[in-house]
Amino acid sequence: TLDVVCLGEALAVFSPDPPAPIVEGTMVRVGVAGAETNVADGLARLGIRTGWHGRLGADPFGAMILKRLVSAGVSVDSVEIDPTRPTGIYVKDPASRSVHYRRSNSAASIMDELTLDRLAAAPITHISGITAALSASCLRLLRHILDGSRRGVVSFDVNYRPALWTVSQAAPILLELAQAADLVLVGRDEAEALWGTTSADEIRAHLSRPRTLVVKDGDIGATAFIGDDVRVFEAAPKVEVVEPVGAGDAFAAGYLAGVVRGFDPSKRLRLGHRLAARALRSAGDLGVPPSTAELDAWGLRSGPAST
Ligand code: KDG
Repeated sequence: TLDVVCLGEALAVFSPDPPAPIVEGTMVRVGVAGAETNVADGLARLGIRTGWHGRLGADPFGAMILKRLVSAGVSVDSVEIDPTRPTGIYVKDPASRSVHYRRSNSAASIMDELTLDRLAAAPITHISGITAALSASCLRLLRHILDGSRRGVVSFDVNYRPALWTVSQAAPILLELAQAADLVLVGRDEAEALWGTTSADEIRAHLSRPRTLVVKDGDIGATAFIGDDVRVFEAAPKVEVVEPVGAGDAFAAGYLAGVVRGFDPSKRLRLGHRLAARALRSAGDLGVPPSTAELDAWGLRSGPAST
């Protein structure tokens, strides 16, 4: 049995190594990216029983992604391999601000409601707004996951990606999905770009419905609103940032691990910050995995899971 299932598109990422503009014809390193796979990886490394569901191409990129997830301890039993469509890829170019995706018509882009027949049941399903931008059928899938008939908790990271869609396309859809979720994670600046809200409290007022809302405000800190009464802020630790990509996913993994383990809201946020700090200090999406001693110190290794 699983504690959390993450669903979304995994990508192969090509990053110049050492960092140099692609236009120079650089050496590149090939790695694994994808917001929801990052969360799955982070959770599994915290000892949470985690599955990832998605569709991959029958190509070496898909095989690399599966291998990495399996080595992190993520269950991939339900993953579908598409014999005709490729795994999506993403190229990081230190010289350009935009993200270079090659993911249209990828294996993941045709996910739809049928995908749910294969999805293992878990108390928490984690999805993100990236999937909503991939195709009409992917958006339908998210709506289906969020419809009233679900049993467990649905966690939704807003994850607005400007390279995939415009603010005017994304804002109403991401609002609708966030309103339907049980637990929402959103960046303060991301919410401002989408909905014009400027503070955590304004976001809470705007997103009235989710029972739990977590607003991340970069290097300042994060606020969790739970139900009508609980509002908790935890300052972010000071970090020398190497590369910010992946920090939000690491934060989500820490927060969700705290939910699974029954930690109080402050401790959930602190665990989110700890994991995010590790991702910020690393050039890849993921930070250095925590050691057994760290897991013990964070109260994550011993004791049964609770909710
Ligand atoms: O959160 C990090 C992701 O944005 C990155 O891994 C790539 O999934 C990705 C995306 O769609 O941007």
